Amino acid sequence: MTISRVLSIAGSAAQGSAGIQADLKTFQEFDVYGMSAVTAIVANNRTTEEGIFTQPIEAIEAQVYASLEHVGVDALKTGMLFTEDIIHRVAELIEESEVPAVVVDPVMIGKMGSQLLKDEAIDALIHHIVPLATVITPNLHEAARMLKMDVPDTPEDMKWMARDLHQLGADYVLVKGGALQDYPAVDMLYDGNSITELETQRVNTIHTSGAGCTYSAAITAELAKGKSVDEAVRRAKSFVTTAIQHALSFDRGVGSTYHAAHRKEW
Ligand code: PXL
Repeated sequence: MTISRVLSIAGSAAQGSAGIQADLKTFQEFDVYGMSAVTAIVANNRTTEEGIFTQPIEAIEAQVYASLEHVGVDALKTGMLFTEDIIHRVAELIEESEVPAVVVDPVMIGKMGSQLLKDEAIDALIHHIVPLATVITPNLHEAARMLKMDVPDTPEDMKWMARDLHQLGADYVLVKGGALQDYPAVDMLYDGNSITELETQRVNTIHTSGAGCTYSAAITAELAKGKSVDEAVRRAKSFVTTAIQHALSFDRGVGSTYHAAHRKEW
């Protein structure tokens, strides 16, 4: 049988809710063949860099080549890229790979405040990775930092942010409004011509670790199957909403989105 093949180039989140772990769980739920290239290992979720173990550039490129050469890749996503050096090499690898669908989740800060992209690496992300993207998926904080402005407070602001971000060179921009507490969970998808608003009811939970990773991984899986960006984003939004509605809480801290939630009757 044939199966769509997807690669995540991202960080490993040891506690299992985000990063590569969330991506692979999501890929499995979408019945695509998941592969990974680990850029850094995140062993805790504190604000410091303590517990973050950056992988050598050679290790990252060897992992990417393993996927490309032994299996083949129909779509890939990037998550935590952490340093300028990693960004430069990953950008070259993506270009060289000619993978037709590239989802860029511009991961910057984790749900518990851990810094997943160094401050000095933001410009490299904007100039080298974003222009390679089929779709970028910033949350409000990431969108604001990329545009060097304050975090917006209405869905209307999100629309012009999506238009401004489109100038950076991605085919599509998806600005996610999860952080806009007083509104429904509204996301704006801009294709260079028109804005599509995607709205779901806000889920009242703090246990949303991995939601962004899961959302972008789901988009990647659907693009690998040949869906349009519009259709991929709609399906992914529905999947992540269910995963947040039935989020898992553990002993401490922010709990996890539940990837298998869509399979169950609630
Ligand atoms: O949710 C953002 C994220 C992405 N990637 C890794 C993470 C986190 C959050 O903790 O650890 C590796």
